Amino acid sequence: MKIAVVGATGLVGSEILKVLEERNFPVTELLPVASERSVGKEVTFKGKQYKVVGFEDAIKAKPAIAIFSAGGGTSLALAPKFAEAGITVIDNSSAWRMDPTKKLIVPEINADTLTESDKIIANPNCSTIQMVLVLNPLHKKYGVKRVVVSTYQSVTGTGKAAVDQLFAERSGDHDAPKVYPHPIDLNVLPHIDVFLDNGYTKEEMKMTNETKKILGDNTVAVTATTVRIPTMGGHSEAVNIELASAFDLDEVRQLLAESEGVVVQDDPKNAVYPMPLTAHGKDDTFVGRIRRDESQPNTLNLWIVADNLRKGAATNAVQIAEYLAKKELKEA
Ligand code: A2P
Ligand code: 11C
Repeated sequence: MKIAVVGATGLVGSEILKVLEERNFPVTELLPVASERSVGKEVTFKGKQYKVVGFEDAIKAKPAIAIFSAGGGTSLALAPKFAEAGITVIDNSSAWRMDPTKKLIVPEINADTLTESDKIIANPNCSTIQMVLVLNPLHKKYGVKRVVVSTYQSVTGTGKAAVDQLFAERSGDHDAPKVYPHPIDLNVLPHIDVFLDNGYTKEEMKMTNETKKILGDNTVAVTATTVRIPTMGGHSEAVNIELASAFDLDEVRQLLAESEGVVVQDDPKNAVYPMPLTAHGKDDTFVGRIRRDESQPNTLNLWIVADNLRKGAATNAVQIAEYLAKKELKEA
């Protein structure tokens, strides 16, 4: 299958190339796309060098699928051009997620809703994906009434420039370009994406709105505080989940352990719990610190970690492509 990766020089784009390679996705021709300033540069895929092309050349080459990770503005401008040319777009940005005519897909949960006519498919936000993977089995079995989540998010979620800011500060170079409004090293910023009129950030509202859309249930209440911390390997989340019915803790552990894409790491006595360092580079979503909220009935506390560049972005997008190929919703 001919595949274009739009944003191939970025953090998520590079991870997409790695994941396509690792999972042995049947790529017959790769078209790496980036901004005009990168055209002619090279990226490596399966030990071969590929020249970055502009989006017009990529459309002319007629790939079957284009995986986009080049920011919301680029997706808004370019995804329709690819789609009009018959190319199925899998988009990592927030541009199309809440568009009622577009599907928001986490393959383990709702890939079966995809049809051949879906030409722009939205990949959810990284912090949403890892949370819904845990919420979905709980919702099916017990009903999720309300979720209170606080996140601890990696600088890799912002992109290369943010990683550069962290390491520049760490090396004592305080004049280096900044993407955050404050230092990030030795600091914590309760601020991800832009602030909205209701006092929440856009990242917080993504977690609320995308969760309802993916679970297909508007009654699931989600309130979020999203926080940037100076870490690299993945996003962490402290999640409080009020269920509609009674549960048994061992049964919850068992249910999550059997859920596709979820790995339970829950042996606190031996200091075993999910961490960004151990989730880094993995495709699974890790859950631990599973315990009863003793302050109110039918409520759980747990801790979720996943590599935001993998399951939170690249892996989820490649899994969507795999589903399209497997179900023959996209011909090579
Ligand atoms: P470039 O490297 O040419 O700037 P990150 O999130 O890690 O900063 O990466 C963003 C990715 O999106 C990069 O690959 C970047 O390319 C790409 N990109 C930015 N603007 C455009 C555009 N207008 N068209 C295509 N790709 C773009
Ligand atoms: C972050 N979650 O960690 C963001 C990155 O809507 O796709 C992804 C932004 C998005 O900053």
